[in-house]
Amino acid sequence: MAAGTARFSDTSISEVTLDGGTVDGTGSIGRLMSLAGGGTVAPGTSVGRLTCTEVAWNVATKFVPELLTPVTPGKTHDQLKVNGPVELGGAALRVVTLAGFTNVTGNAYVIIDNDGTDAVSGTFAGLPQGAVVDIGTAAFTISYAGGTGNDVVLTQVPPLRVLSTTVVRGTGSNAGHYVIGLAGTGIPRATYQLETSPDLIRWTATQTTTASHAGTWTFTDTSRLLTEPRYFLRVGLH
Ligand SMILES: [Ca+2]
Repeated sequence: MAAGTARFSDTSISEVTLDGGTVDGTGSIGRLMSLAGGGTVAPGTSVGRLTCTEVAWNVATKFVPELLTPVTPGKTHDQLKVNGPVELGGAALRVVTLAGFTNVTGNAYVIIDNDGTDAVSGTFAGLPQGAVVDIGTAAFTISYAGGTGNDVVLTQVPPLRVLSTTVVRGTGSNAGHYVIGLAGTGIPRATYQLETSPDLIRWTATQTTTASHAGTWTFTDTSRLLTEPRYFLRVGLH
């Protein structure tokens, strides 16, 4: 299929070849493979479970799992069930949290239920084993060896939050500068990075810190001159 949406419900098709279109629905299909044009795989009509016998994707393919709480595969979150090999091929993962999603650290979403014991081949783009998927409203770590040992699982971790900022005029060695304090929470023991910018375009990484076991972190920035009219800071995973 080169364009449009193919929706599968209670149908059995031997193979779906993606070349620019979208596959969704809750049915059962055969091999789900991508050509150069790729395409989008979005189980359910909104939330649901799509079943296939093989996944063979590439970098032009997008997988779009929608998530809600509580965690019930195929009912409150999308799942692709694969009764055969899974080759992700560097496909893009685009996680969507639906209205009503709540942040519960430790909640685990089996987004690809891989049958048997054969390992998943490849990864999603930019997401090696254990990487953090941060979508702003929520953060997850990804495992390709989760669930029964060979499933693709997103486990919720605390999202990054800036809880307080303070700005005072420096004294002593900081005279002529502002002393800016930032404090917040995130993933326990994760390394966070502070970046500063005069214009929201050029960003400079200035320091890193490791969050505590409780996930708290702080930064103190003394770079801003009292004469600088504008100054921006941002914090992200290192
Ligand atoms: Ca869906």
